[in-house]
Amino acid sequence: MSEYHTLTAAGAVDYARQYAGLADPQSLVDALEVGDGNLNLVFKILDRQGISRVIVKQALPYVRCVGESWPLTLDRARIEAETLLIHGRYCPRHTVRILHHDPALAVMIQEDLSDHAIWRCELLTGTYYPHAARQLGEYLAQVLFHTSDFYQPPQRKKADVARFTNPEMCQITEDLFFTEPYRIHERNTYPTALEPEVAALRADGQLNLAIAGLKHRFLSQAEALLHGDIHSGSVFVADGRLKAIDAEFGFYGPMGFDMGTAIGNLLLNYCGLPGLLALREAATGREQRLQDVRELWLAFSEGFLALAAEKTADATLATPGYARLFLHHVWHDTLGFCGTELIRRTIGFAHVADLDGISEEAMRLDCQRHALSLGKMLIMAAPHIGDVDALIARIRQNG
Ligand code: SR1
Ligand code: MG
Repeated sequence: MSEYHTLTAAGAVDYARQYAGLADPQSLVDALEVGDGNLNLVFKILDRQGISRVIVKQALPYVRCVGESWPLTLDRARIEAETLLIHGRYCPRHTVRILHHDPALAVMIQEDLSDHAIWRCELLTGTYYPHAARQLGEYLAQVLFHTSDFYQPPQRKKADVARFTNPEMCQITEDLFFTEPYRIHERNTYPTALEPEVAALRADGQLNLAIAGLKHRFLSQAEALLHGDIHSGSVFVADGRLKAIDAEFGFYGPMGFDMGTAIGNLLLNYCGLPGLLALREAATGREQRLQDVRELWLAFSEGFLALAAEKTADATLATPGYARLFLHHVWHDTLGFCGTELIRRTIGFAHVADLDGISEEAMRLDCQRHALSLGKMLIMAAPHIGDVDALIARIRQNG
């Protein structure tokens, strides 16, 4: 193990030569830094033909999009690699492959996915991947079931809860999802024109009670080893294929948080499409998003129930009907967490191109208002929305 230092492009090439496990390491000659997320350095490692062969990803000791004034734990790189290794054990088809990792250097080497595209980028241009939502639901069913008390022996599960305690990254989520958007806070960003809507969120006592309940569940419910940040920018897609990446927010938390984040990002795209595409394409895209939401939930819930019927290890949790009862509570959590994702991505610190990428200002404001009202509706109506078809009917009613 080496002492932590930030890799240069040349250092990343050397590192990949040593540790990627390639048969022809000397063919690696160049590196391209392509990190466009909020946090890390990401190098594509190229061979003599200019073909990307592996990815070297290194955590920086601060939030990249802010700078050194916002320091951040390097332990997130260990958590990310170990989360992806565990998720890869239970769902290799839909988890990026980790070839090597080094906690001291906060580095991992991953398989190259250059023949895939980031799902968010495809959603922005109206490119439809008809299998993606179902595949993401299958991934979440596999990894959440197998890391939960339904499957893990209780002592091993508790050891994993300790191993995946991720306090600094969780604090980011706790602050950005559940606290800052509902307060006056310097990290919030939104156009002045939205101030009346934002002030109304702050003043809404019932909404703030519901947010308190969601934050409390996020803080306290160690149900499964979550991905922790499964938005459409953490998912690579290709024709008939899907891979989850970027699990540095991984921790033991409520399953509905991953489901809510995933559905929330489909709905952010639903809200933004009228500003991103021409009328007819936007309408088609919106129907596809609603279909995606339906397939994502059904693939997750049906997959989870099938696994529970076949593989529940705990005799009490195997009581007939219990897995279905548990899923009801995951469903209601999902709706609430989904609403918080819509709101925080619209007025909080970290925005998404589905809304901010809309060039025409009046249209952008309309789409942002839609995301806020849909988010609030989901949080408030969560206990009364019985299933995914009722959800889709409510989304249509909301505009
Ligand atoms: C400071 S990190 C901001 C956001 O980027 C990540 O992708 C997470 O979604 C986080 O909330
Ligand atoms: Mg990320």
